[in-house]
Amino acid sequence: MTQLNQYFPNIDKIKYEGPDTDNPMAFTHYDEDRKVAGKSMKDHFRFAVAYWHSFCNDNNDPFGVGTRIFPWDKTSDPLENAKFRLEAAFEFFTKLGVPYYCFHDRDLAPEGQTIGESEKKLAELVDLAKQYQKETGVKLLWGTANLFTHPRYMNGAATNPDFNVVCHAAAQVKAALDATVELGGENYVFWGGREGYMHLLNTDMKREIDHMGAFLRAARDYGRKIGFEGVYLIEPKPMEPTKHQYDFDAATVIGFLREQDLLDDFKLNVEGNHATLASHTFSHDVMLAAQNGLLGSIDANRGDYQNGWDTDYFPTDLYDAIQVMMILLEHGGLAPGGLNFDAKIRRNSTDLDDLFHAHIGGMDTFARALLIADDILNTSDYKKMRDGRYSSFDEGDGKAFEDGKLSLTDLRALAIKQGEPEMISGKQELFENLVNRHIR
Ligand code: XUL
Ligand code: CO
Repeated sequence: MTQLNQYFPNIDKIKYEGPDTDNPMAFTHYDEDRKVAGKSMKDHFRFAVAYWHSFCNDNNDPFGVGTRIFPWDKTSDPLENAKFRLEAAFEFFTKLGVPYYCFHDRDLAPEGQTIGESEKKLAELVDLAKQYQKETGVKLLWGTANLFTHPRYMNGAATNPDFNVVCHAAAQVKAALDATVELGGENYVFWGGREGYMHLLNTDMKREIDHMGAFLRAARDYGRKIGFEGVYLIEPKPMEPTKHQYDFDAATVIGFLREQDLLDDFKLNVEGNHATLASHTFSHDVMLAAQNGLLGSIDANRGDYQNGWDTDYFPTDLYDAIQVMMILLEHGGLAPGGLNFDAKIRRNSTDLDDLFHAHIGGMDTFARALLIADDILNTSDYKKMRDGRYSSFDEGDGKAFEDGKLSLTDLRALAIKQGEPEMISGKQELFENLVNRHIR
């Protein structure tokens, strides 16, 4: 095996040193073997690095060219550079100590002139990735296809009004599924990159959404045929790049899966910044998926309160993370999903070690949040307080209502009998204080 020490030579394996350490290249809270609520931290999170943000995105923006200089771009041949990039990525994964990574087909290998050529390039990189996975033990959390960068997808992929484009998208998904299965990927993601519309006037929305359903059923069937036993995931997002995306939020996607008969094979990949773009909180969409038994995986990142786009900041908001971890602890966790850092370092974070600082921060935030969430659930009255608000449904007429045994006239009669309800406080400030008191 090549010595994985070329691209970040001054950085050793990141270790856990505890909350009092002054070493920024150490974990303060993420101690992978530490058991919390009966499971190691490693198994709670199943952390993954997003290949695209960390190794492909040079941080260009609409106003300027990229600012990151990649030492793995050693030649003028994109395919050769893709191999160096893979080596750099596995050096990073192992030094950081994450068990998983995630990719789009085009992150791994460049597109060719024809479908056959693209498939060949991808297969070459998949062979190499398989070797690195075997040597390092790092695994693939999920694979996906990039159906949004190439100009042919400007009007959508599966929902494109031109059938020929739908066929090209299918060819790409087929190859991405082949790659995911070959690499033992535990999930496969569909993020509807340009599946939506820019204007309703030129759009047959019903037809496009039905095409998306048909496309996903075909992809599901192909994956199962080649032996994919993992979970298919849809990643909701309300807008960007299209004005309106069909996979708007968790609630919309759940309705779509039910309507399109996809509930047996699909779950959700909930992303923090996508939930906030839909005017929800991160925890709202995580909860909605979890309480429907459809929480598959998480793309952990965050937005910015001062603007309304997908900033993909690394998740360093402890309050957000605590609420997400409370939900995961109460709903049985993520596996076979995981927590993928779909986040990018800022345009002016130009040192190679910034990638380490960003991931260390995200991992420590969630590890700390797990400890606090576990403490809240085990040592406080939180659950009693929350459940107590609903105690009038635990027995008697309230229970009969929950069981569907009371008619509207029965309820009217009960209202008259019981008289005007007392004021019962929702105690919001007390709940908020409770969380703060456990941050210690
Ligand atoms: C885009 C986004 C994607 C998906 C994978 O907003 O989140 O990176 O996670 O296609
Ligand atoms: Co994402």
